[in-house]
Amino acid sequence: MIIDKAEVIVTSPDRNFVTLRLTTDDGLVGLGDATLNGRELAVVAYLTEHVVPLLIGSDAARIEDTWQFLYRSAYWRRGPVTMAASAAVDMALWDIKGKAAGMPVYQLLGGASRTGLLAYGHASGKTNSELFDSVRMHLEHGYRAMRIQTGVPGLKAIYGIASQAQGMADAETRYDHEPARRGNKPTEEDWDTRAYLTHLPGVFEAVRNEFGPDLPLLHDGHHRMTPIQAAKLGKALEPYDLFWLEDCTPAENQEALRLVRQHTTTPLAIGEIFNTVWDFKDLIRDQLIDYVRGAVTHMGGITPLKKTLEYAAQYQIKSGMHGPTDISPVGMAAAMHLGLAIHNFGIQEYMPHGDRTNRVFEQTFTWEGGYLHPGNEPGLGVSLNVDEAGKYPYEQAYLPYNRLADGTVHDW
Ligand code: GCO
Ligand code: MG
Repeated sequence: MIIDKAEVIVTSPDRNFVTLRLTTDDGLVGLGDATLNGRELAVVAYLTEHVVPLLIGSDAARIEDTWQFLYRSAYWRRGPVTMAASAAVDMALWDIKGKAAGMPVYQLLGGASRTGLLAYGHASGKTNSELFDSVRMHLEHGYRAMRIQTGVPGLKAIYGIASQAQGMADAETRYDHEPARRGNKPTEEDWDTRAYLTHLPGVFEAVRNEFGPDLPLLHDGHHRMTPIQAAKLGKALEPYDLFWLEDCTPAENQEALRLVRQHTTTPLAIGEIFNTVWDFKDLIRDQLIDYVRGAVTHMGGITPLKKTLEYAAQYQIKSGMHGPTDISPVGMAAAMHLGLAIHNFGIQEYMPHGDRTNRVFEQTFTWEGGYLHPGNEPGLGVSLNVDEAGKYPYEQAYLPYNRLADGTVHDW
């Protein structure tokens, strides 16, 4: 099992995806996701220039050793570009090991701890009635848990709201499914925390009145509040019994969560932009969060995320792995195998990819009764259709950013 070939494939079916494809001398193929939304080509260069040459001729069976080698030998550690590149290698090696063993990756990770993965979808609407329609649509699609994002009166466009109201009715490019817009500059959006904090609790009250107390509801603050604002929101949302409040403050300031925690029993989730266990260490040890939001793709792969989640398990903290559409089907498959195997699985974010993406990445996962399962094919269960991938060359795209009414740049 010597790595013979390492190709970095960029394709843009519904959005840009970066995929590493490793081939061994005995003909096994492994796939890894290296997609970093809005900065894709930086990871392509890191892989092509600095990782691929190191992989050729090395032993594909040595997953842990390869991870440690890439992490330590670079000297310059961590960061989203480096860790997305390492993640792709790690996923591809697990894929290969599964194929060599004739087993799905979750079997190699210890076997299934459950029959399926409870997943949440993204319900959103500019108004309550649009939001209710979206919740109903998700219920019809089988979702048993839902993230609730709403428009705020006075703000034109904000993170997480479906595009219909913004004149982008094409289902394949809905804003809630893909916020990164194609073009050579990020779009500017507006933000007003006070208006948001005033509006949001009433929306949750309306959703509870309409859909009852049982549906698990989540909300993403997307790093936009100060600690005291987040504390106030967590407290205000307590009557609506959230499954979690996500990314309530900028993720770099871990102490912020301590302040939030002192004021509210609303469960907290964070970590989609984190890259290593070090970003989570204090939050886990001091029990300042309830869910680890790391993505396999951005945390350096299955190998290090499994360790992080096992550490979290000692503190009764569960997984809530990141799963928006900028995680490719390969990254999603990796999350599903890991989620099926660990003991402390919490919930999996799941936004279906568009038809074009599903033609490029052929997949074996199932979605039934609100639960995901990665399937039982050897490896990760995803194969890349190279002809389809070749139809969609890279297109520059950026995530939007926010400005306040006075022009100040704000967290998006
Ligand atoms: C989520 C995330 C995403 C991010 C996206 C940025 O909770 O799913 O916040 O929607 O905005 O991954 O690329
Ligand atoms: Mg989020």
